[in-house]
Amino acid sequence: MTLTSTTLTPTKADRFSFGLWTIGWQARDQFGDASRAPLDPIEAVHRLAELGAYGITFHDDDLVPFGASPADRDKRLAEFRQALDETGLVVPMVTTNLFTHPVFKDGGFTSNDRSVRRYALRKVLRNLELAAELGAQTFVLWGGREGSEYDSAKDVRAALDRYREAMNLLTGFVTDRGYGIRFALEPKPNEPRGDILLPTVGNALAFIATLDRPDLVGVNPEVGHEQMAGLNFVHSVAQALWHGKLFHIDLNGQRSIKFDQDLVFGHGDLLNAFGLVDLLEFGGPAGSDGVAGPAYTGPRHFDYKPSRTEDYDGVWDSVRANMRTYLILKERAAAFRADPEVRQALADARVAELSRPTLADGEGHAELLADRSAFEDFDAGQVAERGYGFVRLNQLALEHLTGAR
Ligand code: GLT
Ligand code: MN
Ligand code: MN
Repeated sequence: MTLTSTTLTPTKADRFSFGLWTIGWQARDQFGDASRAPLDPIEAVHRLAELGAYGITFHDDDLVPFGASPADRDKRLAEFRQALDETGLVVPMVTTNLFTHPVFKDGGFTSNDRSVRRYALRKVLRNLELAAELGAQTFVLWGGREGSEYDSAKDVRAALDRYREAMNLLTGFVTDRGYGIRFALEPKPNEPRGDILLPTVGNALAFIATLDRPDLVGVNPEVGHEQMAGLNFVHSVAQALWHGKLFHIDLNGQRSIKFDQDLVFGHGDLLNAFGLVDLLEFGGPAGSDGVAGPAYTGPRHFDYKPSRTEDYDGVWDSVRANMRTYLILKERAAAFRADPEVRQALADARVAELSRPTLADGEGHAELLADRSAFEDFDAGQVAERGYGFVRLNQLALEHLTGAR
């Protein structure tokens, strides 16, 4: 397969979506003022549609400023709906802001202050009604302020009780209302809190299993958030898929363990991004026959921040870059899968052999103990001599990725 401008032109079928807070980020940071003027949400809708996205997502407060009057809220929502109608853009996901206003400085669902927790729940219930009205299927919860700086100040077990109480209330609410909405918890290890609760995909999955309606709650992993913790994002996503919990995904780039960079997708660990697209689109190594379908069919959502150095031309360039990089990697992964040398290298590396159960049909510990070839006659020394050829396989991946093959 060759890279052509048609296959690299995003269409609605690619299911690319962007957060309003991403392109609308004015680049105010810890050390400096905004470097860009505010972006009108209506212009955002039109621009994203022109550039080939299919969806836009937002926090309650991105669209309607915190504390806006009911009349102002209605007006802004009506204009937004009209822009959606004009462009055909959809709202696949809505999220909530429980982190900007200082009332949430110790968290929303897990603030030590009970009145803040009750207020946070009411804010989310109101936002869920809006999400349902706009036809969103997923409601993301990023608990950026749910955490602590000091171990003396937060009873983590009580905080997890309150987190669970909140999730049980919310899942009960959407069930009673008959909304077809599922929740996706977004893990992050730290920033803005010193330590955030449910810091990784693994922590979130364990927590979800304790809920009243675990079927309604999954995860929204973000590339950079797992990588900030030094974790392999492909592994985290694969495990989320394995649990049937990949409800949504935040794509971006991160270069190693440091502050949350939110770079364009692929502008961080490119090989890991290649592995990710291969997994999402072709099922990863399991798709070694080249025919396995996508492992994930939901929105390909970009949650990045156009760098502070950019003006609005740079913002729209970065929107294009996210989608184009994804499509390039999709094509490169397809070419990798189709290459006969890769197929041979995959076979030599015994990648597919891992899908074969370790025990034979009906075999238990008695049969395994009776099998002398498994132990008494097993020549560990000889088997240990055999190499797996993983380096050659990975070099083939790199050569496809870089266009050398
Ligand atoms: C915030 C955060 C993101 C989350 C968003 C959803 S908001 O910008 O950095 O990772 O996905 O609340
Ligand atoms: Mn981030
Ligand atoms: Mn995110």
